[in-house]
This record gives sequence, structure tokens and C-alpha cells, in this order.
Amino acid sequence: MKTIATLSIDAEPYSFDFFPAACALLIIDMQRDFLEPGGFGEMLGNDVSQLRRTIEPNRKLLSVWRSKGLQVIHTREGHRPDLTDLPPAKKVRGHGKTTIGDEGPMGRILVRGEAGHDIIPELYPLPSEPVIDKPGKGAFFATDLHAILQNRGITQLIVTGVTTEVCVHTTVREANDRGYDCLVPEDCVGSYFPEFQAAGLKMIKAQGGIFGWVSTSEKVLSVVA
Ligand code: TIU
Repeated sequence: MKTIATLSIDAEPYSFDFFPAACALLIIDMQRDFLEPGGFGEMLGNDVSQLRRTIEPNRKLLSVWRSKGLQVIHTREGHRPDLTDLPPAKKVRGHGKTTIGDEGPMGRILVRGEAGHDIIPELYPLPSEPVIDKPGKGAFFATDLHAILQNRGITQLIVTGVTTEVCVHTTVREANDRGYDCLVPEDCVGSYFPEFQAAGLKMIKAQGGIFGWVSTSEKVLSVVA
């Protein structure tokens, strides 16, 4: 009997068996307010260049993923315009003068439908690509992501986006607990804080891959392209 050769992506802590038809590219929160100069992230004093270096590797990965007809899902962090899904604790956290729901540099901050809430033009979703609007840091909490993945037979995720230690980490942990295998290409995820970027990646692959695998977009593309 002939066996179908398994595709394998070079990764840490060990190679990732890759099944393209069952693997979605999940791009987390590449939103204008987190990434663009003059947005909410920069207004809070963050260095957006730490996130912007992820745009080009994500663009390349997305372009190849699309050209091969593989599945792509995007997420956005944000809330209803009436803020009924915004926990009061999240609204006041940080004691900022301007917080979620207030008027910011690109419209109301993290409110659905506002310019700053939308995805950056470089990675803009196609009409065929689901966009998950999530009120929390994790993409599974209070969303239909798990149902969409199950309905499409997806068991593996390549998780990219921002920020590494917040929404990417929370999503990878949620996915791992639901039985998904997650691979994180390190050049496609970013943190405002270099030390959190390094620690966040180490945590994923520690203890034999406690939450998942870490690799690079080049290594992923060497198998897909
Ligand atoms: N998308 C995401 O990570 N949301 C955040 O609020 N991240 C921060 O690092 N603040």
C-alpha cells in the first residue's frame, strides 16, 4: 500500500506535520489602531515599529496562502458601538484619559465600523475570508471561530499577528485547549516590548511544545510555496 508523504515544517521544539487542507492561516488583530503611526497604540506611548516589521512577512505568507487556495481567517479586537459587550473592567483598566469607546485619532477606539478598528490595507481580507470580531483578547471567547473551524474540518492553525504576548498568546492557548495544533512563525508576530516577544515565543515552544510550535515564515513557505 502506498502512503501519502507527510509534509513537514522545520520548527521548534520539533518538526510540524502539516496537512494543508486542514490548516488555516489565522491572522490576529492586524488593525490600524494597533499598527499605524498616529493610532491608539502609538497614542499610548508604544513603539509601533515593533509591530510594523511583521507586515511584510505576513503579506508574503498571505499572498502564497491565497494563491494555493488555502484557508485564511482574520480577527479584529473591538466592541459594539453601544459598548454593551465592553466589560466595565476593560473600559477603566489603565486609568487612561482616553479609553475604549472614546473618540481617538482614527475614530472611536476599538469600536466596530470605525477606521482605526479595521484591518491595515496591506493585509485587507478578501470577501471570501471570514473576519472574526472578538470582544476579548482570545479569538475563541464569545465568537463563532470554533464552529467555523469545525465546519471546515480545520485542525491546525498557523497563527500570526499582534501582539505576541496578548492576543496571539491568548488565542494559541485557547486553541490548544480545544485540540488544535498551532504553529507561530516568529517574524509574523510582534510585541511593543522586545523582551515580551522573546519570552512569549519561548513559552509556546517550552516543555516539548506546551502550547504549540515556533518557526519562521520562510520555513513555512519553503513547504507551501
Ligand atoms: N490584539 C491585542 O493584542 N490587543 C492588545 O490590547 N494588545 C496589547 O498588547 N495591548
